Order: sequence, then structure tokens, then C-alpha cells
Amino acid sequence: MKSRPWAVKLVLVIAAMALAALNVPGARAQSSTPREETWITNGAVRAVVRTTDTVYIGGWFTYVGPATGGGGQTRNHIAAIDAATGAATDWNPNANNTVYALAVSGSTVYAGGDFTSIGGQMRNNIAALDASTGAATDWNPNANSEVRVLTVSDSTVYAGGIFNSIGGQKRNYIAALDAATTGAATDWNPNADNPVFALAVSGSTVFAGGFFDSIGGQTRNCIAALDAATGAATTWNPDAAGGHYLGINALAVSGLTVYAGGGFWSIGGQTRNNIAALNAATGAATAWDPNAFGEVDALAVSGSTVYAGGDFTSIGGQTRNRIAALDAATGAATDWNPSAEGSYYYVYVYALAVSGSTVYAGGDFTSIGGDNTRCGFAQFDALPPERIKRYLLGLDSDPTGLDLNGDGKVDIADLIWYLSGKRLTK
Ligand SMILES: [Ca+2]
Repeated sequence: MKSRPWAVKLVLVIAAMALAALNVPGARAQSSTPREETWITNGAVRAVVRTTDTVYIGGWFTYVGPATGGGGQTRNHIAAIDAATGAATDWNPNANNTVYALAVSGSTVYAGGDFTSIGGQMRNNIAALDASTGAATDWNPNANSEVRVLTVSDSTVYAGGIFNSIGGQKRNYIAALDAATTGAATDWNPNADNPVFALAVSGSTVFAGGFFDSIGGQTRNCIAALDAATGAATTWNPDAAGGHYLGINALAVSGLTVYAGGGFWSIGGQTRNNIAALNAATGAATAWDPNAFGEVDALAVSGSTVYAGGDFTSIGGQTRNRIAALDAATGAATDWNPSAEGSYYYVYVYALAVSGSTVYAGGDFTSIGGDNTRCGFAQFDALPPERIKRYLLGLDSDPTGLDLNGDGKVDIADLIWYLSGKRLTK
């Protein structure tokens, strides 16, 4: 075999450049193809929360199982997926109707939805579940209508939704519940005039989004910042307006930026279609402008990437069907393009979660990332070069699938193998 040292050198230089490029913090090369082993559902996934070793999902499904068919389990509206294997664990709270919201704190999984029984107990629309057994604890705020969003901060569980009473008190659409007691509402009472669908806590501020025109004692159109001590609206007032349907469905806070998604044509004093970044101090829209064509229903921020889900068909200057990764600096869509598709006229990605180099997506899609067997739930891992880099740097100890050239070890040769186009893995 004729040796070509110049070609070897070129490949090594390219590999070194690629490795250097991959070392940029937050620059994560994500696979657009979902992990095959991770189980799917038979219906929409509305909430996804990842803990150290478990991915909790909620929605209106009644079954979870392998995408290849068979071997699944009945799981009504809520399930736990083993983060390592992708298969459901034995955990089975068995809700009798939709779970819209999940939040985890320590050994407790909080669930919100429109159920009347869960974890073996009668629980109206909100419950706390033992993370080991799936049994409902004594915590029982008893909401009179749907709970759509939950977030936990220290000893407080914040709830938003369509309810007018919760935790033993009259509370319109938003409440703070004592996590330590049986779920009693605290004195905190922003008293919105319409539903609250998004919450994010940052320090002593609770950011709220939804369909309201007033909250915390002030006129606030669909988005507000509330004092975590008093419940009063602060002066922060991005004032969402316009939209085929006007509302804020998703909020995410990262440093001094509040990302907002929903249906709107202007916010923070600027023209912004359905997604925006707002200064956390002033409420003004930053220059970031991905301009989504269609609603944004889910947001997740990780490093220099903002993941968005919804029913949009373009965002960040690119055609992107319902799921996209956006550069947090420029608002441009990255190359990541799983494209969620479905059998309905409207298809949504409702929930996103990021953990390390893994992205989880939930929705009512029946195909995503070119996998036509994948219904409801998908997991996206880093591309092999990114994982090889992390493995070689000792940041990840899992060599599964990284020996691309099949010589029994994972090293720089595998990166070269991938970059030379001999991609053994998809
Ligand atoms: Ca190898």
C-alpha cells in the first residue's frame, strides 16, 4: 500500500483544528438523530425533567416502550425513564388524566395537570410523589382546575394554571405553596386576571408569563416580574402585544437575560415575533431576534445555546420545524435540525430539557430527526467527535459507540475516522 504522509499530515492538522474548535466553551456539536434506545410514548409529552439518573416525563400518553415496538409498559400520563438505558423504570404513579407540569426537589417529584388521582391517592390537579415509590405523599394543595406549570425554589413550590383556589385559599391562576407542610398556600398572592402558563424564579424575583392583563396589582400584558416576598409586580414591564394568539408560554432565565416564548409580535419595546430576549433588569428587548414563524412553547438554555420548541416552521433565519438550537449571541439557528413531524395539522414540541451534552424533547410528534418510529419523546446526544473529545479529556467515562474504527480502543484515530467521512455511527 502506497504511503501518503502529506495526506496523513493534512488529516492530522484538520483533526487538530476540529478538536480545537470543539474546545470552545458551549460550542456543542449535537446529533440531529435521536438515540435509538430511548423509549417513546403513544401520546403527547408535555413535561420533561432530567435528574442525575432519571428523566421524568408527563403528558397524555398511556404507554411507553421501545421505538422498535413491543416490550413496553402501561404508564398513564407520567413515567420515569432510566437516563442510562433509555427504558422506563418501575416508577408508576398512574395518573388518571393529563400531566402538564413536573418539578423535582430532592426525593420528591411534583406533578401538575388535570388529574383527580395519582400515586394511589385522590389528588386534584397537583400532587407530590415519592421519587422512589411513585406514591403520593400527604402534600395536597387540591387545586380546583388545571395546574399548567410548577417550579420549586427552596421551600416554596410555585404553581401556575387555570385554577382559582389552591392550598386552601382563593388564588387566581398563580400561587406559592409551602413545600414542607401539606401544601398550604402561603400569603403570596399576585392575583392574576387570566391563566399563568410559564414561571421562572431568579433570586428574589418570580417571572410569570401567560394570558393575563393584570398581575401583582399592576397592568401587565402577559409577562411580569413579581417580588418573591410580597407578590407585587416590580417595575419590569416588557408588555407583550400582537400575535395571532397573544400569550407567553415559556420563560427561561440565564444570567441577566430572560428568554420569552409564546405568541406575540412585539415585546420589550421592539418588534419581536414569538421569541425574544429581555434584559432582566429593565425589561427591554435585547438585539437578539430569532424571529419565529409560529408559536414558541418551550425554551431551554445551555451555555451559549438556546433551544426552542413550538409549532414554528422557521426560526433564526432558517427553516426549522418545531425544534431548533439558536446561538445565544446572534439568534441564528445552528446546524442542529431534528425537524419534528406529525400526523396532525398542528404539531408541537411542548417540552425541552438539557443535561450536560444531552437534549430531551417532548411533544406530539410522530417523527423526529428522520426517525419515523419516534412518537412523543426523543433524546439527542452529542455527535461522536464531541463525545470523543470529552472522553479523551476525562470529562465523560462512557466509551459506548465511540470506537468508530473498531480497533478496540477510543483515541484520536476515531476522531480522524469520523472526520474523514467514514462515519460508522449515524
Ligand atoms: Ca478506535
